[in-house]
Amino acid sequence: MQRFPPLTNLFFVFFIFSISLSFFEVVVSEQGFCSAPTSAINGENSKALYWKVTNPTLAPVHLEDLPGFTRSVYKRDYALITPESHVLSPLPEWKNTLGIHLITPAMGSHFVMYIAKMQDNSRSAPPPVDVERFIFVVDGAVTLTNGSDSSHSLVVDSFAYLPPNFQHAIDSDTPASLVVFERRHSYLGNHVPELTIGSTDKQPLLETPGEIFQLRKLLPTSMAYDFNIHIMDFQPGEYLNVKEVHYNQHGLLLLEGQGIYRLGDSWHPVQAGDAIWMAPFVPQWYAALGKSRTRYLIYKDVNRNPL
Ligand code: UGY
Ligand code: MN
Repeated sequence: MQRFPPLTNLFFVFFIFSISLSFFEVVVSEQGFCSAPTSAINGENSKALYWKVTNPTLAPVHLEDLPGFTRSVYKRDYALITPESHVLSPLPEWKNTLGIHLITPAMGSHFVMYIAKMQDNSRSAPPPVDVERFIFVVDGAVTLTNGSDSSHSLVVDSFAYLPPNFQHAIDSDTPASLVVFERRHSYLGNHVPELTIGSTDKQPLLETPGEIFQLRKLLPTSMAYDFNIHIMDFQPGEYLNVKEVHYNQHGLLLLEGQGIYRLGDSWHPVQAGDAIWMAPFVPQWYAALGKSRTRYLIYKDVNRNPL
């Protein structure tokens, strides 16, 4: 029998080993059971705040090619609208702006929630008479000007509340995305809501007795305001203690993270970019999962007698 010299033998073994290793790599990545490429994970840390809202994962990797697949659902008392269902249409009267209406009274809500995608050289239109407006910047920057000529630059994470019939315009020279809430103001005696401008990071953390999440409110809690916008943060593994059922309505946008939302009798996997409508009394509960913090922004009607 012919014998190889020892060095050639070693080279042969190494050659076979590297071929099998690259074959294994191809099989693993094509089957898709390896986790996301590390470059993608590392890259997430260097991105701008809330970048996932406007650059969402349209579907988990193993489902993205399935025709007709969506996580969106529309029920009598709640809706989950996920980014692969978004349909854009020009916002009436706004200049160079596309809208995605996520919640409207056609669902049973008393408010609208939409994303305004402002393009180069864009401008808002005023809301209807007696309608109040709240805007929150998730991408880019806009300029808010009011009747008295003062102007404010609003960057990502900044917000503004515009009272009913308050003259203003929102302008942008470059692309920017806003989440907008509007509702017909419910007037109460002599209470008058005022222009309110701020940013999430400047809002104080509030007590949440019996709960573990971190809470910030973006509007004053006084009686003049008939709704508030809460920013709620959960670390992975944290969840709502109360399995909530209440008279208030909600409009929610997930700004960061992933988790499971219980809505009515169903549990829905959710992630940044998803929007949820919750009608009064729909059972609701959230648990944060995944590797990073969940942050969501949530509309809640307050300070008015439900009668
Ligand atoms: O204030 C709330 O009702 C809030 N905790 N609800 C929610 O997160 N679904
Ligand atoms: Mn709630």
